[in-house]
Parts: sequence; structure tokens; C-alpha cells
Amino acid sequence: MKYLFKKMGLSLAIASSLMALSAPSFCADPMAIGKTTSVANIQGLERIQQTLVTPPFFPEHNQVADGSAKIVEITMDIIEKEMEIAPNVFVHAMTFNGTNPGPMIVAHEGDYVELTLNNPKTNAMVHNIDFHSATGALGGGGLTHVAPGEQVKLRFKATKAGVFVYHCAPGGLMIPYHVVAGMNGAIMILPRDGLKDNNGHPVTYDKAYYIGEQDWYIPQDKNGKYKRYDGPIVAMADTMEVMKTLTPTHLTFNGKVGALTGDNAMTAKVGETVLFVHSQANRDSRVHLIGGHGDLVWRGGSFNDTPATNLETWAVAGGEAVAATYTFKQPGLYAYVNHNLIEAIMLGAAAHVSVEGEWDNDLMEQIQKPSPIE
Ligand SMILES: [Cu+2]
Repeated sequence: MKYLFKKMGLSLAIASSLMALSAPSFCADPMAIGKTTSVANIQGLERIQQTLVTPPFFPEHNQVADGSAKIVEITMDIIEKEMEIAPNVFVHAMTFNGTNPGPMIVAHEGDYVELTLNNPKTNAMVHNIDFHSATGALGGGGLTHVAPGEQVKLRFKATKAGVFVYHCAPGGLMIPYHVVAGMNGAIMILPRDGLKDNNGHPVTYDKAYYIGEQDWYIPQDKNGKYKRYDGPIVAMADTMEVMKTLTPTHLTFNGKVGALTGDNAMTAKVGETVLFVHSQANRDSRVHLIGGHGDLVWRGGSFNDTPATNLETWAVAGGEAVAATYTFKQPGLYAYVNHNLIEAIMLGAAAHVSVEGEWDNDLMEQIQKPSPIE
């Protein structure tokens, strides 16, 4: 904890009282719990390096696994930085690789994911990572605490196919504080033979987009102006008060109101099948593509379950990612929203998909323009 307070000049008394507020530590030491088994079977597996990219984009990947299980090497840097999440609204964000959400990671069922997690010495806080796709040690959270200036390496086997959240969970009050400071992302574990539809037939996608929804809790002054702080620790007490209301002041798709609208819209062409992966690490949401549908929706994000078909709106529970495909049939601008429309329009949880192609009058046609009633 000493690093937590190193840049704050807080007295030990305040530091201790913050610690006292915290829940018991969630640190897990598997060596203390039981024997370990040999992992000799992974020696000799092919290693591939995955270059992570900024959402909404996915890293380069095969939809059907190329050969036998591999070790997928990834590196993430933890970056604490002030972010403007709406015009003139600032938050001291904590991020994986500098973005909210963190980057999408892709592997196949049976692969091993080998993460190098760096916490640069320019940071102030201790961080870690809990992969909902991993088994044991709090999803790796118990084995990955890193102080500023440290790095840690974690390997886990991808035994469950689906889309999953990962997030920082350093312990006690820092768990919700880091998650609502933006420190979360998602990983996709594809079945080795790719996705299947409701009849068990192979499904491929032409494009994939990752939308990370984030709830933010920004304190306001007595005039209603959003407060700006010198750092994440001085912002913490006020922010906790807003967090306890469970009422976010802002909801963003990909880190900023408007990050995926207008010129930043996702794009597609008529006839293309797009995979949308939506994550919410902390709070329930409900996704709706206005003017389209969820052709196939893997509820709860599990790829080994039969996908639901032709949904109008699909739920994303707090702490999960959900995948859906849609094949676009009409051109135009689609709104991709959280269908609590107050949250979409007034708080920011909205994106656009700009679709090119030819209009199909059979599917829809305006047969009379607005005109006086005859
Ligand atoms: Cu953290």
C-alpha cells in the first residue's frame, strides 16, 4: 500500500483509516493452498505474439484455430492518466494500455494466454488483473499485484469459450474504484473450430467491433459543475459518495461521450456480417441496434451454448461481455445504444454504425412523404 499514497502527502492516519474501510485483502497464494501440478505438457507449444490494438478494433486473429493449442503472448502497460470523458468533464482514469476499455485479446479454447503486465514507475497505484476467462487465484488477481516500477507475468489456460471481462481488482475499496476509473476490458476465447449458429453450422464474421461500456461517477460542486481533481487519491472520497448512489453521471461507449458517433462511427457494408462484443464490468446494460437486430446472440457470452436468434435487445449483466452478430441489410446510419434511452441519450451510452450499400425497397419504403392529411 505504500505506493498508493506515495504521491499524495496524506498523513499516515488518513492512510490507515482508508485501509480500515477496505474489505479484507483478496490476495491468494496458491502455493499456500495446495500442491501444484506439472505443466510439462506446454513445453514445445508454438508461441505467437499478439499485438493488441485500440478498441473498437480487434487484434489480427484466425476465426478457426490454425493447428493445435498455442501460447498467445500479450503485453499490457497500466497507464494512469487524466481523461476527458465528456466536454470539460475530467476523470483520473486507470487503464490497461491507455484506453477505456482496455484492448480486446483473442485466443482459442485450449490455448494458453501468457500476459506480461507492466506497472510503470510513473504510476502511483498498485494494480492487478482478474480475468473472468481464467480459473483459480481470483482469475489471476491474486498473483498479479504490481507496484509502480514492477512487472508480473501470468499464464492461464483458456478452458472456456466465450467473451469475458477482465478488470483490475487490487483489494477492498480499490476494487470498485479502479473498475469505475475505467480499468477493465474484454477477452474473446473462440472455439477451435470457430463460431456456430443455432443449428450448429459454422458462422464467420466480416468485421468485429468491441464496445466497452463504462459508468462514471463524477462529483459536482454546489453549482452543479463537474469537479476536477489533482489526482486519483484526492478525488477518491468525493467520488465514493457519488458511487454509493449507484447513479452514474456519465455512461460512455469507449471512453468518451461520442467516441463512436459521427466521424468516429463504426462502419459496415450491406451484406457484411459484423460481430459486436459489448462489455460492462460493473453495471447492467441492454444493447439495441436501432433498425437492426441481433441475428445470433450468445447470451452471457458463452460460445459453447446455442446462440439465441433474432433478438431485438440483449442483456449485458454487470461483469460480463456478450457477443452478437448482425448481417446488415440496409444502408444508412444505425444507432447502437444501451436501450435505457435516458442512459443512451442523456448520459452518453450510444454509438453509430455507418452502413454503405443499396437500399432495399422490399424491406422498407416511404410510400408517402409527410404531407397534409387528406
Ligand atoms: Cu488498478
